[in-house]
Amino acid sequence: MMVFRKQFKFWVIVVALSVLSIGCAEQTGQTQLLGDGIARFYEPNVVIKNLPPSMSLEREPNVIGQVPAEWMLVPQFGIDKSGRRTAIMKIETGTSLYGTGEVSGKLLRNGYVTECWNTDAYGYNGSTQSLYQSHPWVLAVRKDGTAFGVLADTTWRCRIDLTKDIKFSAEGPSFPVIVIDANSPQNVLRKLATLIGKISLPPRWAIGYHQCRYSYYPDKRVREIAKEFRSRKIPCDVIWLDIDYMRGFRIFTFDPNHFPDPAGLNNDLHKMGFKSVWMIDPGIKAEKGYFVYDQGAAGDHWVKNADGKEYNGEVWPGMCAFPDFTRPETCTWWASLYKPFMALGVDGVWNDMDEPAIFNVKSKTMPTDNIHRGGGGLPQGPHAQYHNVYGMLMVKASREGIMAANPDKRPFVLTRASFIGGHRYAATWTGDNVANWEHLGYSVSMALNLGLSGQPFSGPDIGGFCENGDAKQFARWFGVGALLPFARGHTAKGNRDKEPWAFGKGVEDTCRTALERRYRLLPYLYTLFYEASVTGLPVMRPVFFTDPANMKLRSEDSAFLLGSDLLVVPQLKENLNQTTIQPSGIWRTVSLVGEDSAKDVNQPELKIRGGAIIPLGRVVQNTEEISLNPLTLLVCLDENGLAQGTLYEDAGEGYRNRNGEYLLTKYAARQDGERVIVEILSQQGKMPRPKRNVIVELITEKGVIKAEGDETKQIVINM
Ligand code: NBV
Repeated sequence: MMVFRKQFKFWVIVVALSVLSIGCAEQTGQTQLLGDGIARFYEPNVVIKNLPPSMSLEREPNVIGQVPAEWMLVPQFGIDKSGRRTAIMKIETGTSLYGTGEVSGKLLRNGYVTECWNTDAYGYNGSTQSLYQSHPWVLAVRKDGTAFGVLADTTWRCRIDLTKDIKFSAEGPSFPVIVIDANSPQNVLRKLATLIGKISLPPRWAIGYHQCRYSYYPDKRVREIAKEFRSRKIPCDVIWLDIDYMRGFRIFTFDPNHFPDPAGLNNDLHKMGFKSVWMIDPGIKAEKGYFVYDQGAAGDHWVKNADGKEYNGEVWPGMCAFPDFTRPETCTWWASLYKPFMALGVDGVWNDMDEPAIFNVKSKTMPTDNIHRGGGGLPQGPHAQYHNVYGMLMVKASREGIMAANPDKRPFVLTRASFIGGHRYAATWTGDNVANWEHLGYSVSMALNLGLSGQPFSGPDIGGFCENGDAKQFARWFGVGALLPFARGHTAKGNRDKEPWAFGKGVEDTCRTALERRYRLLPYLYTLFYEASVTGLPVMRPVFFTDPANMKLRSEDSAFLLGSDLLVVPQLKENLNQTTIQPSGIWRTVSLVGEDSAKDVNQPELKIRGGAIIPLGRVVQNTEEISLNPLTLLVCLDENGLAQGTLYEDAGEGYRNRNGEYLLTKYAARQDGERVIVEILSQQGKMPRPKRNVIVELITEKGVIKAEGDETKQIVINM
């Protein structure tokens, strides 16, 4: 009833405001109201129906009417000296800016300039303006904690200048600007997700730890790595196969000497409880007789030069042709390549170099006047128009192929290049970072800003891709990296080994503890991924989400939140001189596997929010072993003696959850005199509840008080 009344009120306001708004269109150009607090603006003389379809939006939204005259957030369109179209949104003093996608440097983006142009940015630094992905999107938090977001809905090269106001300047034709207005940054993100979509729930194994290097080679080495994890009892779910498994870097082939039996290798990995992710790049060796090239040429699938001939550019295999992913026929063909590949027992796919990166040219990519032919609603256009979405279109097609090959499994794709909305198809990592302290810091701010730009599933190469780093830095990096949404260790060819044990016993113990913490937290993390798939809120959140009106929290970018209930406070500075601004209210330190973060600088302090219940599992070696018997509930009461928390469970794979085979349990705790009672508050889903015990750990000022009991009964703790 409440919902109906609220919606009714909304529609009445919408209709009334649309009537009132007649007349404001001349001033601001053409406007469209797309939802509650969501508006789209166009330049005055643009013929909307002639614009290319939006690549960021999941689908074309319904237009409710025009934007009301009272709407304050109106972009000013213009043109700058270099002929770029501009859109400026003025900001009030005290407005903090975030988002802009994959950006290095600080979390707070005021003062930064970002150039949206997907670039192979090997060894980037804090002032590199173009990284691998483009998100022409800014989240603005006003002084009072209310917020708005602005999206320049263009795929063309686009500068986001935040030195004064919010200024977009883009090449190409006029572009629409979408503005979202809400009472909190969280609600801006929820509304953004109604437009650009949410992630689909990943397979549970993808939330475990991933071990990678460029490259584990030959297959014997892959088996050795897998065995080391198990014999050393270091939790791990996935081993990655980088480019050297291929025959001369030809995608969808295997080096006959070093990887003669990929199916056998995958089988062995599976037997040890591992999954495997294998790399596929977009560059296809232009060589007659190579089946992928022959098929692509026969199907006319290549991106063309300006003169209409097959474009070739140099990448790993030598001169290569590139699929034109704007063509539906090309995507179907590309998808079909995955069927035999996945049949070898491949679990996930890593699409790299998809900016696309090209060697030995100044631009590092293909000529901007190359031609993409489009189709299925996409117009033909130059590479300048499609460059920023090349990677996104590629992973979309890859994902479709993987899903067709394994219809009963959830796909997992990792991409280096992407565009706003790309989270619908793939997770991401922050590219070729460097083993230094600065980059250890970016690990947090980069994943946070990606989350604030719609991509909740990201993380850095733990330990750094370029250069060796050292034991001290590696240990520190591992402690925090193990707590990020995507947790994968990786390093470049020629570097020293960087597996958890590679720096000796002390660091190995640190890594084991860090991963044991992650694995205990998996039920909570999986619940957060589920929430992200429903609401669009990020898994990893900035501390200012606890109180968006508190200006002091706005630039905190070493500490972060997982969900809303767990605060992670790492020490990211070598000399330990980093201070963090922590949120107010009750936050109590917890220990998950006996670690003492006060004494061990490598393990970030973990603090549970007063009022929260966090579900934990046992330490397991991989997600297949997950059993929530017993289930642990960390309980921390608020000032009123109350707490609540949620646990989402399902098979961790497949789609039976979509038919209701899941369990969403809300737990509640309340203090009643000297007792605290913990019980199930509500449940949803038809997965049978396993008969299990719950260990409650009540985190109090004075210490932890434990009790255990049947989950379906009240559990009483005597204080
Ligand atoms: O495939 C090799 C690497 C990969 O390991 C890395 O993660 C990517 O970002 N790849 C780039 C190509 C070459 C890097 C020098």
